[in-house]
Amino acid sequence: MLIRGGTVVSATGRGAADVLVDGETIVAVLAPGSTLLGHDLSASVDTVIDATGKYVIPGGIDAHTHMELPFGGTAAIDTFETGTIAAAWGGTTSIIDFAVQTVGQKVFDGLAAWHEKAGGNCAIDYGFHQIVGGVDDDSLAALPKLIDEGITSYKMFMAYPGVFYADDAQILRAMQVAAEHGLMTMMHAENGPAIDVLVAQLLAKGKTDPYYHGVARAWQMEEEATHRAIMLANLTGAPLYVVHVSAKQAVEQLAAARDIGQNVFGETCPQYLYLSLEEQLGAVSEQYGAFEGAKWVCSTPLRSRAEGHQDHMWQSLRTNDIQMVSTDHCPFCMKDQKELGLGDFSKIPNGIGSVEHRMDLMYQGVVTGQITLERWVEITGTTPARMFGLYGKKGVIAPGADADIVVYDPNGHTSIGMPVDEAGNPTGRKHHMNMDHAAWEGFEIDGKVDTVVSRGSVVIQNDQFHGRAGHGQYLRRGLSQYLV
Ligand code: DUC
Ligand code: ZN
Ligand code: ZN
Repeated sequence: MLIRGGTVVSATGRGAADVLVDGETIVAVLAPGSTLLGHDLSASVDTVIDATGKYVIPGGIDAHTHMELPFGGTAAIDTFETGTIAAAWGGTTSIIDFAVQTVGQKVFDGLAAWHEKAGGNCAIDYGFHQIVGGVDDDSLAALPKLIDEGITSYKMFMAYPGVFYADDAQILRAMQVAAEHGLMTMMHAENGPAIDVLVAQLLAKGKTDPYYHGVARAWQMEEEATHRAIMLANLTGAPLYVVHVSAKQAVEQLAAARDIGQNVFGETCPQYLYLSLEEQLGAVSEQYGAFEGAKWVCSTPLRSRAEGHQDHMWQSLRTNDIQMVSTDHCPFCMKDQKELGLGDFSKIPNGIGSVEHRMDLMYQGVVTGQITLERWVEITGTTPARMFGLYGKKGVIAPGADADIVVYDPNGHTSIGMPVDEAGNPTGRKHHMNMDHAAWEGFEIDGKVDTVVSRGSVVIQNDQFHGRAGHGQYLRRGLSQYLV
């Protein structure tokens, strides 16, 4: 395959180049119009992709997804098949999902269950982090063995008491093990026990709308937990990656730790850059009234725009106080799923579906001048690859790398959403995620995913999906390349 005429963009620069692919692998990045000993290269390849006027970038890596996650009495509605097809449509060619171990369960049984769900069903490559929902002697002993399985990062929750929650003693013990073996500790940093008190108090006062989800999960709860996680990591020497950072005060904690040289990293998500407590969690519609906001109930929650969190989050992407953007894709339908929380916001399953839109939404940040083209590539592909031990194979357009390539058209346009008629049926355009609504309805992007190549196979072209479930392979990851 020859992808010619485009501008190849990396995390460090851009330039006109042709990309030559042999089978599943990039074999050369060539000066435009290069010949093979005088012969036109295009004559000796099977496929020529014309990228004239377009950007050629490494396929996106979404390092935080939850396909089929059981949560809040239901389960995330995208399967590994639907979720990875949607990801491909949006220019993401790898995901790292979370295998789950629950209290009392063996870590390797939890992992096996996730291999069962994903194996043979993914349209793009996939890896796993391991959620440790029950930290005990048994799960701690399993942690180092995960490395042999290609899992070099695990996640704990300072939130969700009674579900995934780990207390400080458990976190300390896990971090001691992680520090010894070079595992990355991923942390959901919110003070769960304190939040549960606030939730009960709000509900007792009759404040049951989705808006109060954001009130209960106040930024102080995120800042405090982030600080505590950083201190425990400092004490133990464990590298720390804080997921879905939404509060500017949490960013300040991360920045302070990084400034003294601690191996601390932070991820944010498109929803914390664009959406807000006031506009989304507080939304009222004809169809749902104040329950409309349920579409955007996720944790950490959307933050107040008046408090300036969104602007600060864009800034932190520029200054590298936040290193990358994932989605925390965890989609639920309104019908039968989000509706579980009618009359009680705490029963709304937490999550937003964005896996299809991350590359576009972040590209719009280039258009509006929030980030550069190179930074777009860095935060959506190159850094995720480095952070989670995939770099070289993924996250870069260079000889030897997997041919995961997106041709992106800056002159194209993407209208996000799925407008519906009076009966609730999509009127035409529809996203490819399984949700019955669009959390990004009405977002307009001044760019478009043109062609997507996954390990040398064209999976998206001419607004058609050409891939197949089962094409995606399991990614055995190495240790974080920021640490070795
Ligand atoms: N946050 C979410 O919004 N959904 C799933 C889990 C989480 O931590
Ligand atoms: Zn989380
Ligand atoms: Zn998550």
